[in-house]
Amino acid sequence: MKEFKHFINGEYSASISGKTFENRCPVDNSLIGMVHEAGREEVDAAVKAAKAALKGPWGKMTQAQRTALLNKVADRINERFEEFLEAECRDTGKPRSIASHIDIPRGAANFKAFSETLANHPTEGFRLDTPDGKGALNVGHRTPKGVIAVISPWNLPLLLMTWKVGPAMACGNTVVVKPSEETPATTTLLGEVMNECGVPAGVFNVVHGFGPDSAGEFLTTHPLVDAITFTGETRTGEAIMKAAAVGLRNISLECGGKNPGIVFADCDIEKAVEGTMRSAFVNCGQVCLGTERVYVERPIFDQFLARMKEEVAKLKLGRPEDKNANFGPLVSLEHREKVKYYYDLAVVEGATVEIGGGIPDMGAELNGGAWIEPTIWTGLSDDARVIREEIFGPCCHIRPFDSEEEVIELANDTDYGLAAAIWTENSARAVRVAEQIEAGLVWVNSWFLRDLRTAFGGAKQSGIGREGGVHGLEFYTELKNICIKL
Ligand code: NAD
Ligand code: 6OD
Repeated sequence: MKEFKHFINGEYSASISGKTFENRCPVDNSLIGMVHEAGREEVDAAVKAAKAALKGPWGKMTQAQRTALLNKVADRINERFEEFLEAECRDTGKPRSIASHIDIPRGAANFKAFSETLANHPTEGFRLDTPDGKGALNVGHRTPKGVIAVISPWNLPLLLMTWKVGPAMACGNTVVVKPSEETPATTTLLGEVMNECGVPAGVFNVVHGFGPDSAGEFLTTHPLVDAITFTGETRTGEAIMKAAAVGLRNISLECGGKNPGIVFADCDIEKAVEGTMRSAFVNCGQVCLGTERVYVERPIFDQFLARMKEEVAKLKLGRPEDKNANFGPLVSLEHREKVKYYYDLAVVEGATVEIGGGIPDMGAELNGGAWIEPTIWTGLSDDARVIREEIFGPCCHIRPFDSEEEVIELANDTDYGLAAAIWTENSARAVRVAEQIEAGLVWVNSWFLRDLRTAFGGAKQSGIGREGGVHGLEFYTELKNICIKL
């Protein structure tokens, strides 16, 4: 049985209190191992180690030296690919075919992309005229923000953690990570990689535990933390924002979504079906950018719905290592309870269940796991809770629309504003609609196509701030102006 310890100041350590909690595999609910739960003392030790490391060899490195080290970390993740893959699939139950294409390669790439962007980003400079005619030079200078608390979720554990740790470290900060209690494995393993690559002790730290009254709260309220970057639910983001208010610490919040997919009659219908299938069902629907509301222009509504049902019927549920499987369980039995609640609510709210809606019979070996059927509904009213609240499961509601104006209004009729996907072969329409969608990310004829140089983040209740490319610089560095009188 595995044991997941904290990683503090370059060493693995157990909880001082001896407190641990179970880590179970959602495929069959088998016990993977025990996770040590951090109390205030361990969190304090991790934050103090991170603070001290800012003044050690890490703080004295040049940008080029840091970049070389981070490239080494990326390469080492790829060398230990199989171990990361195994750990991620055991924690989440997701198919190896998905994790080997998305989670692990992106987890590694996050350590390269940002340091490369940073190395090529200029700082501003202004020449100021002065009354003596000699002038002054103003030069922008960026310094690391300090100790960054990274609070990450369970749906893409390695990818979403390194998406923050990569740029934070590239900018010269040190980090204390609190991974989701559901998925401690790959973050813990990354500690070994940091040591193997020679990252100085204290630069990368990990504490395990839960949110309120546990490691998450102790970390976000710690006075020596300089900024907090978070991915997770909007309600948790609110709690973290309150914690960050004390001491005026900066925050970056990447939160939930209730993303629309808009399918115009002039789309390439096969492309739209393929893309919407991915956006609603990949990773068992547990992607923040996923589509839970699909709007289809009336002339192709019946055809689109029929094609979607055909494709859903072909999804193959199975163990991560099953080469034919492309659909795993939800992350936990607790999350399945939440998703199933919405499946039942949809019926109460008057939905027609087009396909799915229940818990599949997976056979004796797997029935203890967090399996759920991929589901499509029609017929719900626009104010139904199933239409308005994020479910974070493999499900979508499909509704017809009649005009561009109507669908823009429907798409924007939500508290969230993370992402949208538009399907049309008319590029003028695509741009016109994309410009009017209230969201941080809009894809046209694609979904989750990522260029790491671009801005990533949400509008409305989907978050605060942008990360990615040079945008993370604003969050991960302090911009100082140096004025030199000539
Ligand atoms: P969550 O908010 O429950 O947990 C996220 C992390 O926050 C976990 O590590 C958890 O332990 C910690 N946490 C919980 N309460 C805390 C508190 N009071 N103080 C400090 N830390 C606390 O989210 P989740 O269930 O892990 O992930 C699913 C959610 O994340 C969905 O809403 C999804 O949309 C969102 N998400 C958003 C993005 C994005 O980029 N916008 C990406 C992935 C997931
Ligand atoms: O691709 C990314 O960089 C990213 N942050 C993806 C988020 C996915 C949410 O589940």
